[in-house]
Amino acid sequence: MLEGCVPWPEPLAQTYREEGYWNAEVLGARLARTPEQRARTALVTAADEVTHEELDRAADRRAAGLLRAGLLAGDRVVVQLVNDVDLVVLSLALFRAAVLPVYALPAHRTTEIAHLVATSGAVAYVCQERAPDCDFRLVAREVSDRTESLRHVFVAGDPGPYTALSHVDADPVALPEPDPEDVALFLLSGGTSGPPKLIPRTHADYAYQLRETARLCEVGPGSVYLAALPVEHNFALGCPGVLGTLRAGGTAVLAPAPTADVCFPLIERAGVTLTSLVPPLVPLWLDAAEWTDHDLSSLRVVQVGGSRLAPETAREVPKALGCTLQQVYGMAEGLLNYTRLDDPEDVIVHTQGRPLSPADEVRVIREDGAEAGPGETGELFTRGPYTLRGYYRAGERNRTRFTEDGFYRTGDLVRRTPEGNFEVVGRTNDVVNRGGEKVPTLEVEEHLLAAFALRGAAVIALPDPMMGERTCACVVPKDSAHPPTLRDVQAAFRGQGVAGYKVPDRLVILERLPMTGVGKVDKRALLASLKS
Ligand code: OOB
Repeated sequence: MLEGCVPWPEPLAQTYREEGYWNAEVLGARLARTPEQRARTALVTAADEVTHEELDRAADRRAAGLLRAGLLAGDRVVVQLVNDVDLVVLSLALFRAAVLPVYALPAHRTTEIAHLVATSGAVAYVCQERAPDCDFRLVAREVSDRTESLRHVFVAGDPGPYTALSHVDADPVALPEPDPEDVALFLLSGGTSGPPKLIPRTHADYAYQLRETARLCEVGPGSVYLAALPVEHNFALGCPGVLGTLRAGGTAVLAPAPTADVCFPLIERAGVTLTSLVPPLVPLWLDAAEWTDHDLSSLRVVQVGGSRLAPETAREVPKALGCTLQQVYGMAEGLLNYTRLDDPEDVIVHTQGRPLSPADEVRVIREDGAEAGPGETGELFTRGPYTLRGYYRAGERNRTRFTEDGFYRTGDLVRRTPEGNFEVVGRTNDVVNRGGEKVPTLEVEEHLLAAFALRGAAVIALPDPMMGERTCACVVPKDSAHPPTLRDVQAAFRGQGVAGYKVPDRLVILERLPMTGVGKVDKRALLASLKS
């Protein structure tokens, strides 16, 4: 296994092989075999349609081009592209060349990309020419200046001083054969307090996730999955998402934005059967569905996950969209929980489902260390055939996030119903879950302290009816006569090249921060004082 990764212990790995969770399958393999399968549509965008045959050929050519450009099996590449054909072609090409994508989110900017390049030792960064608020070629330049490993920048669109992604392609060559149990890709952790940690996912573990989620969601050759959320995120990538649907012979539709005005026409045109959303989008889709002229009748299942969905909203989904709701409680680290398509309404509306795999081991541990009974709240610990055993190159820090027997401590506070379904009721660690977008409070505090003359800064989550939570920054300025404004904060974060979703929604100026007995900021007291 790649240096810096923590393997599963051999006896457990052996069980996963023997019981068929892991097999010889690698990601990106050609699966469409018959001429009929190959002629089916693989990808649909607003402008384009690509068959499985064409996708296969494009991926082979790109894999050959990446190797010709000097990339080697095992190299890391930070990938940050919008939902479009290039992202899927590149992903398959990287899997085939045994080069490892590190999936950044479209909202990331210089700060995050530099961090990802530095921690992964990436040799290449693949980006879009620009977003409305950002020229990614400038991001690439700054990241190159700040890091040491980057040798290539490939750009979708006008490359400026770099290489156009489309120029990478070359005539197919023999490709390396990856070991199914080696790392295939890296996802980013949303669940930890500091800057994002890298999650190694192996071919065998992710391929199992794709097979099993497709089976659970009844995805096959006739299925059409709409990627409304960024494909770089586990939910739209592989739950079953784009990769699981393509693997099953179906069609993936790529939406550049998750809004109803962009997605509804695509649903009608491509006959979308399945999609996934984060909770803040759901009320917007429900409202739009009431007035739309677009035919949404092909929809069979809408998955919702990433943060807690309000039961009142959950109840509306089947009526308004004419399909089944599936709640998904997942994490990039591995474990996925689903409500089943034939679960009673009560389970679908009120719970976040139960584990995907019979091999998922889950424990709910109370604050006093004892195992929680049904209905009791505790932290969820888990291990299994697609759950990591350690973050990449995290060394000692892995000790706090994993138990000695290899359970991942999710940081989620959950309750289990007598039937075994989870309800997510909170978190133990310092992350604001802004409607599915995870904001690490520690990182935001550091940015605030770096940008302004402050005596202290504390970032907390405020409850919000729309987003679930919003980010509130409480700061103590050194010069109380000239406190920063929210505008100053927005400008400072933009200036530092920090992703927009990390900008605090609210700024509170205080004379001092409440402290606990041991001298840490008392965030509970802070929250209580803001609510009163
Ligand atoms: C998904 O993955 P991540 O890695 O961005 O975030 C994981 C965390 C979980 O630990 C939990 O705190 C929260 O997001 N979460 C939910 C939830 N689904 C995720 N909290 C309440 N209700 C839910 N349904 O967010 C993710 C990955 C794959 C599929 C779906 C979501």
